[in-house]
Amino acid sequence: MRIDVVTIFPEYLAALEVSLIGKARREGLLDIRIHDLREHTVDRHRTVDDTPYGGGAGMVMKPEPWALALEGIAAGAEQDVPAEAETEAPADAPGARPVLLVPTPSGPLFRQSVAAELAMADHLVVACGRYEGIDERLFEWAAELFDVRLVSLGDYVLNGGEVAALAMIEAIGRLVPGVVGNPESLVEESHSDGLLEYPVYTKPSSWRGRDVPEVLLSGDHGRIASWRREQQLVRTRSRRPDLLAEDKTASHLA
Ligand code: 6GU
Repeated sequence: MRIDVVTIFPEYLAALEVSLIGKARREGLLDIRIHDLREHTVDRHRTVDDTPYGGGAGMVMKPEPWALALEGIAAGAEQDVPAEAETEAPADAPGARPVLLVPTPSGPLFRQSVAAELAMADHLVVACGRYEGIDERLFEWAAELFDVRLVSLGDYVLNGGEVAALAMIEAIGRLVPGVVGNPESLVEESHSDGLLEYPVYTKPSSWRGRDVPEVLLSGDHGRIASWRREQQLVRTRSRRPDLLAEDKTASHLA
C-alpha cells in the first residue's frame, strides 16, 4: 500500500519510522512518503494560510498549495500504475482512484470498520490541515481526482491533523496483510467484532494475592470461549453501552 502524507510539520510523522509500521516500511509492505506543504507555495514567505472570509478567529489554509501538492501526488502515482492495470480496471473499481483522507473533528467517526475498509485501498493520501481547516473549495476540486473521506478521531479538538494521521495510519497499516506477524491477533481484539476485548492474564497464576480466573487454567476450550464472550459483553455494557445500542446486526445478542 502506498500512503502519502501532506503536512506543514513533516517531523511529526517521524514516529512512522518506529515499531511495526517502521518495520513494514523497511520490508516494502508500506510505501509511506511525507511531503512538506510549504514546498508547494510560490511566494517568498511560503504562505499556507490566510484570514477567513466573513471574519472570525484563526486562520484558514489556502487552497492553492494543497492543489499543487495533491495533483503532483496523483500524477506521480498514475505513472506507477502498470499499463495493463490501467486499461482493465473499470473507473469505479475499488482502489481505482486514490483515497484522500482528511483528518478533521467535523468528519464522521474513524472506527475499526473504516480502518478495515481503507486497508483495502492501494493508495491513501492524507491531508493534514490545521483545525480551523482548509478552504472548502479544495475538497470540491479534489473530488475529481480522489475518493475524498473526511474522518474524525472523536469528539475533541487537536491542533492539527498530524496526530490523527498517525493514529489512522497505524490503525489502517496494521490491517494490511503481512504487517502484523500473527494475523490471528487481528481477529480477537477490541472492536474487531463490535465489542471490547475480554480481560487477559499471564504468569504467575497467583500474584500479590490475586488469582487468574479458574476457567482459564481449566484447559476446557469451550468453557474458556464462552467465558470470554460473556466478559466481552459485561465489559462493553459497563464501559461502552453506546456500542451495544448502535449495533444494528446484533449477532452477539442473539
Ligand atoms: Cl481527525 N483532527 C483534528 N484536528 N482534531 C481532531 C480530530 C481530527 N479528531 C478529533 N479531534
